[in-house]
Amino acid sequence: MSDSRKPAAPDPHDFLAVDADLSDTERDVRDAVRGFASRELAPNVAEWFEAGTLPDPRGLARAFGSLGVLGMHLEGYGCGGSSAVAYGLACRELEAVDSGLRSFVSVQGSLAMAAVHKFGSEEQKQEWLPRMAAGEAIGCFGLTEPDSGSDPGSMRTRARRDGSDWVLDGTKMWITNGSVADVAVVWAATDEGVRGFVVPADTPGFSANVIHRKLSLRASITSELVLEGVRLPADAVLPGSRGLGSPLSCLNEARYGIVWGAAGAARACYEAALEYALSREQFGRPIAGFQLTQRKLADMVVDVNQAAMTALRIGRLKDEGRCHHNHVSFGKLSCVAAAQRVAAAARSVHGANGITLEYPVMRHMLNLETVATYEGTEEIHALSIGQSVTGISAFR
Ligand code: TGC
Ligand code: FAD
Repeated sequence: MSDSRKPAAPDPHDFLAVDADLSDTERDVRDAVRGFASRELAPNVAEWFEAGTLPDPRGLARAFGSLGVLGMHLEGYGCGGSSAVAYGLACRELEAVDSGLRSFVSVQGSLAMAAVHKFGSEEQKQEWLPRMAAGEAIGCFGLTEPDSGSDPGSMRTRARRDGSDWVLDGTKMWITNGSVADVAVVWAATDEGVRGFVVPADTPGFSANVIHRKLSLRASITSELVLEGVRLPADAVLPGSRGLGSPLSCLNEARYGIVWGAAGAARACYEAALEYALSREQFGRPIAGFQLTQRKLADMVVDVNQAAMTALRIGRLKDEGRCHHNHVSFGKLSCVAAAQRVAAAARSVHGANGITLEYPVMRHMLNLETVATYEGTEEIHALSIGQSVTGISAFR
């Protein structure tokens, strides 16, 4: 049956009406996180980025805990048990402010907590998850090493048995929240393959050093972890962890959050560029009126909305239990690349103002260099998709 009503013009802020497909509960989560982010985070983030740190990580953890976003997609143990889409929306709204803030939530909930939730004993879950969900304890996730990044199977950190104890030696590198963590989930090679260990930060032999002079993800703490003869009781191992697939399955959770987060960073850059282009005048008219600026805005709208649709599609697949890790690779590759294109174009629309911290665009652009690198580089996800469609691995 034909409908004679004229369709409404697209909303410049949600061109394909992607958010119209959200449920009421999902919209409530989006609005709650967006409200918190605009009140508590957005006014401060440029200052934190400039300072190159988070001045009060414990206060931030407690605030995220009260908001209910730490491990919000996990079931039980004080966690929210939300849908994947609701969790994704929270990541999107946080990363629209800054990738470092989404990272804080990803590392806590999708890496450290998810590892304990998936592979931990009942005692480990009871000990750590409720406190971590409340933001009373901070966790980190140590997989990468100085000589082992894209290829974590080459890790040198070793856990050996000594009687019933475990003894860990090695170095982990680029670990988000490492030097403020109360507990580190550390992945180590053992005679039984790669296994995960719960390492309280006050264990003798464990230390963490802040990595300084970063030009990206500055509103985030990144550290080196040093393990020198760290002696742990038998029950420190995550009993369900076995092989490289265990940490990689945690990465899927965090990568999923990045799919949404990148869509948020892209949206924020586009919104800033649109507002700036409409108000900035040159040659006697708003720069939004020039064809070359409109081309940039049109390309941004396409990228922003395609990223939003990709995130929602992958989220729906996840909630239906049909999300393969290569779907997540697709999302990580495509949404982060889209966000990088949008951020670069948005920066050019801002002219000289675009290189300052008065506007968010260059901060996002710099952050996205990290986002394209961690949780599997662009090349690693391209190779995962390549392997998926050809059946041939080109990693080695
Ligand atoms: P490969 O032989 O392919 O796989 C080993 C085993 O793992 C299984 N597997 C996966 N399982 C679950 N999820 C995935 N995504 C999986 N990918 C592979 C695989 O089936 C196999 O299982 P099994 O039973 O046959 O043994 O391993 P490989 O050594 O060839 O490496 C594959 C590769 C390159 C894809 C993988 O190592 C990789 O993803 N590299 C990238 C490393 C990475 O992403 N590191 C991230 C560190 S954490 C971080 O960056 C936090 S940033 C902070 C934030 O998120 O904000
Ligand atoms: P490399 O693996 O050395 O790669 C260098 C280049 O070579 C890349 O372009 C890569 O794509 C390319 N390359 C590698 N192998 C191939 C191949 N087979 N084919 C084609 N190209 C290839 N890790 C953690 O464990 N926990 C954390 O909390 C954490 N937080 C981080 C926070 C920040 C700010 C940053 C920057 C990183 C963080 N990481 C963390 C580390 C991150 O996961 C690694 O940086 C990432 O996996 C890449 O490893 P790498 O830096 O050693 O690069």
